[in-house]
Amino acid sequence: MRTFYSDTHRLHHCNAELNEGQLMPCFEMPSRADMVLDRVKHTKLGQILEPDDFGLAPLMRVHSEQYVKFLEQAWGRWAELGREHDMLPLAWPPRRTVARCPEDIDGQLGFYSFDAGAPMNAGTWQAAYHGAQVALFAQACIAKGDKATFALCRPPGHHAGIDYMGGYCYLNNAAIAAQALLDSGAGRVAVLDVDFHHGNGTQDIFYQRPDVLFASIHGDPRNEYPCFTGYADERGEGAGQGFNFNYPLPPGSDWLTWSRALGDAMRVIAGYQPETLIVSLGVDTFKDDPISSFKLDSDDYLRLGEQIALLGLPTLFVMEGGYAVEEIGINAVNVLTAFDALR
Ligand code: FKS
Ligand code: ZN
Repeated sequence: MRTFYSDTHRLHHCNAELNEGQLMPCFEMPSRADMVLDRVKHTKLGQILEPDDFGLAPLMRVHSEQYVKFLEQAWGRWAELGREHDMLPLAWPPRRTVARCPEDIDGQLGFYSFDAGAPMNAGTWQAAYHGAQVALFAQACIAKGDKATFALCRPPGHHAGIDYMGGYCYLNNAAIAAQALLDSGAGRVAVLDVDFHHGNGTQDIFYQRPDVLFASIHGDPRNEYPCFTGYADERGEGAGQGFNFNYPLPPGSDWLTWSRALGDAMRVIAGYQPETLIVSLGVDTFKDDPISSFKLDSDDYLRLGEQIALLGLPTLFVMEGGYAVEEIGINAVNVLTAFDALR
């Protein structure tokens, strides 16, 4: 399969994040994408292409115009104040507050985020913008007939909602691609999110809609980030009722447990009969991941690729998380090579 990739991701590199009460170097770092790209080359997965520029319009089919403009202008406003460190929010509206968008940059950072997990530097907007273009181009190739494509997006996207960032995510690459598929004529798209963390942004974006089915396998919100979403009883709302499926699993879950949830998610997706499948591909389910608690090993990702291939659907893989940097390339590309071998 073909891989879509832009070097621009390198411009996004922040200094610190909060983990277990400590400011630590960011787990989400440029070398993650480098390792995956190296492995794509090493395994001769297929061509590697730079994305075309589809502009801002397809981003605003998912995100609000105000939010996208905020992201675009945020660093310039920050720097104008003489600030040099990474941008981080520090205040959020408390429960029962109907928040109005404040004017100053600190207030707006809180207004447009759900946590302090998405720091921005001078190049974050550009990196996120081109990351979304990577997903859009991979999507366009599926719409034109590619059986499968790999969008090597960085930064990741599945925690970003209509008008908020968080958890290393700014623009929801998978959701932007899903919407673009619908806009180019598809009637039904399914998103299978296999990242360790619940894809709260993707869920939220499509929660009230029947045209995108969302299924996610992740650490139970009782124990794991993003802490407040991902329960099994979140099934969608209104017209979207019955089109959202969460599989929260306990800490320490291995392939046996994990693959049972996968089997169920696959039956649900097959029954939905989507025209296209989008896989939010996080490999932080790996046993040695530094911030996660599942126990998949590198060979399990081969099984995952085979299982996904059995659905027989045009498939767009979108890179999400994975922080065992030494193994991220092997694990992510294992899914893709095993998928290709069966298609
Ligand atoms: C654990 C702290 C958790 C934030 C984790 C963010 C995960 C991001 C991700 C994405 F795919 F978006 F990158 N800190 N002690 O992996 O879901
Ligand atoms: Zn994750």
